[in-house]
Amino acid sequence: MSTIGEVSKTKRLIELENQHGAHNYHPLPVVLHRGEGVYLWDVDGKKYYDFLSAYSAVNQGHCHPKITKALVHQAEQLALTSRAFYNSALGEYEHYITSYFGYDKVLPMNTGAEAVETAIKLCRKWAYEVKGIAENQAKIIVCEGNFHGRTTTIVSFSSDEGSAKNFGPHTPGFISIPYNNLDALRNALNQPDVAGFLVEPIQGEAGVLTPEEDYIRKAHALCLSKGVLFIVDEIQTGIARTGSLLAVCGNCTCENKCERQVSYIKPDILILGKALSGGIYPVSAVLADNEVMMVIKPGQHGSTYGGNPIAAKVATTALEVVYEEKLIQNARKLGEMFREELNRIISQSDLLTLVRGKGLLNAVVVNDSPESSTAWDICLALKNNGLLAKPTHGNIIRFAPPLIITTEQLAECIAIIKKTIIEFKK
Ligand code: IF1
Repeated sequence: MSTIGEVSKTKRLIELENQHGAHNYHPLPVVLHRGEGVYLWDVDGKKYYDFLSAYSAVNQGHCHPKITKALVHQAEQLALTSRAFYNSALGEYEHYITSYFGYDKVLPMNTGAEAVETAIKLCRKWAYEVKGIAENQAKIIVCEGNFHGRTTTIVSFSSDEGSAKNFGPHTPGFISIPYNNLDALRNALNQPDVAGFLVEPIQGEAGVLTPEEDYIRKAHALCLSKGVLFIVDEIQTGIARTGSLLAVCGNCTCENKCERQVSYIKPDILILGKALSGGIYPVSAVLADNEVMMVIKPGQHGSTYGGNPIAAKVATTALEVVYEEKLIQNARKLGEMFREELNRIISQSDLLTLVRGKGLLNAVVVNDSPESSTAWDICLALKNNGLLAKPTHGNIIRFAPPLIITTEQLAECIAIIKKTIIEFKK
C-alpha cells in the first residue's frame, strides 16, 4: 500500500475531499486513479471491474482509444468558440446525430439536466405558440419516482423528498402520476392545458423499474391522441444500454438495426446525455422535428459550451463506436446471461430477492429493509473482491458494466458477485 508518511494515500485523498469539498456525495471508500475499458485501478494499484459505468455514461468503456483520440485532436486545433460564431465541427455533427436518430434538428447542450430543462422550455413554448394554450398555463405530466437531474425546476417535480425539500419555492406547472399506470396517464391527459408527458422508459434511479412491455407504446399513443408532446428521457437508458439503440426501440437509423424495430415509437422530444459523451467529455442533446424545435428563436436559449467543437467530435465518435463494436447486440446478449446467472445465485441465497432490468441496465433487490445498510455493506464486500457497484435506494444495487464487456469478463464478474453473496455475513 502506498503511503504518504504514516497515512495511506487513499485515506489522505479522502480526507482532502472531506475537508475542502462540499459534502454532496457519500462515495464508496475507494480512490480511483486510472480507467481502461471495463477496468478501474485505485491509487494503490488495486484493479476492479467497473459495474456502475458512471451511471451509464461509460457505455463504450473507460478512455476508449478512438474517442480519446478524437478529443485530443480537436482540443489541439480548436476547443471553444461560443455560438457567437460558427465552427467547423458542429454542422457535420448535427447532420450525423439527426440522421442517426431520425429527427429534423438537434439542440446541443452539455449535461443531462440542461437537456431536460431545454426539453421543458421547448414543450412550454410549443404549447403557447403552436398548440395555443394560454400563456403560463401549460402543464407537463411527470411520473412519481422520476429522476431527471438536480436543477431547481427539475427537483420541483421530484417525488423524492431528499431531492426537493428546502429547495423551494418549487416551479409550478407539473402534474405527477404513478409510473407504469396508463389509467393515471389517461386521467391526467383529460386535465386542461396539458402540453407534454416527460417519462423515463426505465426508471434508473428509482431502482431500475422496468414498466409493462407495452406501457411506453400505449403512453405514446395516448399522447398522440390528445395532441400532447411525448418527451422521453433516454439519458441513462439510451445509446445501447438496454439492448436497443433507445429503450423505446425508437426509429433508430443506425446501420446495424436491432431486431426490436417493431414499435417505431418516435418521441416528439428525445433527450440524450451520459454515453453520448463516450464517458469522456460532457455532451447532451435534445432532438425534435421542426414543428417543435423551430419555436426557439435566436437568443432564446443556449449555453457557452453547448455545441462546442470538442463535444461535436467526441459525440460523433461515441456514436460511431456503438455500431462499430456492436454494443447493442452485446448489451442484449450479455444482459440475458447476467439475469439468468443472477437468478441462479438468488435461488441459492436468501440475501437477494430478485434481479430486474433490460440489456446491461440491471439491479438486484436485497432481502432487507431500505433503511438497512445491507446493500451498502454488500457493495463494500464486492469492492474488496474487485468489483465496484453502488446501491441506488436503500436496498437496491444497480449493476451496469460498460457495454464492451466480454462474455469471459462477465463470467468472472458473476463469479465475484456469487462469491461475495455466499460469503456475506450481515
Ligand atoms: C449524480 C442519480 C442516476 C439521469 C436521467 C437526467 C439525468 C440523470 C434519467 C441528469 C443523471 C446521474 C446523476 C448522477 C448520478 C446519476 C443518477 F443517481 F443521480 F439518479 F443515474 F440514476 N435523466 N443521473 O439518470 O443528468 O445532469 O447528471 O448529466 O451524481 O447526480 P446529469
